Amino acid sequence: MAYVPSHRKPNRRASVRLFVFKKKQLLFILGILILAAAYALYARQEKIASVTGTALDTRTIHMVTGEFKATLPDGKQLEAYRWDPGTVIVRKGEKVKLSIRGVNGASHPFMIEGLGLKGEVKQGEETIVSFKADKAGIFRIICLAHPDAAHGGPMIGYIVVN
Ligand SMILES: [Cu+2]
Repeated sequence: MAYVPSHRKPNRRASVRLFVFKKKQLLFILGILILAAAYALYARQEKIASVTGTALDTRTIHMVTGEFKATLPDGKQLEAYRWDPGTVIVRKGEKVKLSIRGVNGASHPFMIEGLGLKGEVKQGEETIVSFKADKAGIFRIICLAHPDAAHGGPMIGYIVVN
């Protein structure tokens, strides 16, 4: 048991100092809590911004022109040009940017049904097609040089707008 002589009572100044120190600690803790709360709020807002941001941003889809080739036992060659990927899915209201790189085939003049878009993909070049997916549906991207099996196709892709 500690013995405190009556003539050595804790003096007032010391107890005041102790109080000030505790108050500083309290302020420090409070400051950290405010910073943590501010960060949590900031992080949450950023998350919300990125979620709503996807609808406003442009969706870029990369495609290439590809080719299937086979030789039959009788030596006959089969060939089909394709868009790859053959199906792309976007959300209604999204701004879409198709970036199509010509890999196989010298030239692919194309149209996108229902969107009134036309263009051409040349070998070794990149063609950009931008549009806003205003209406839901399935829109075909058709190569006018290779539209069916009789013409080295079917080089038809599908843009699905949900
Ligand atoms: Cu083609």
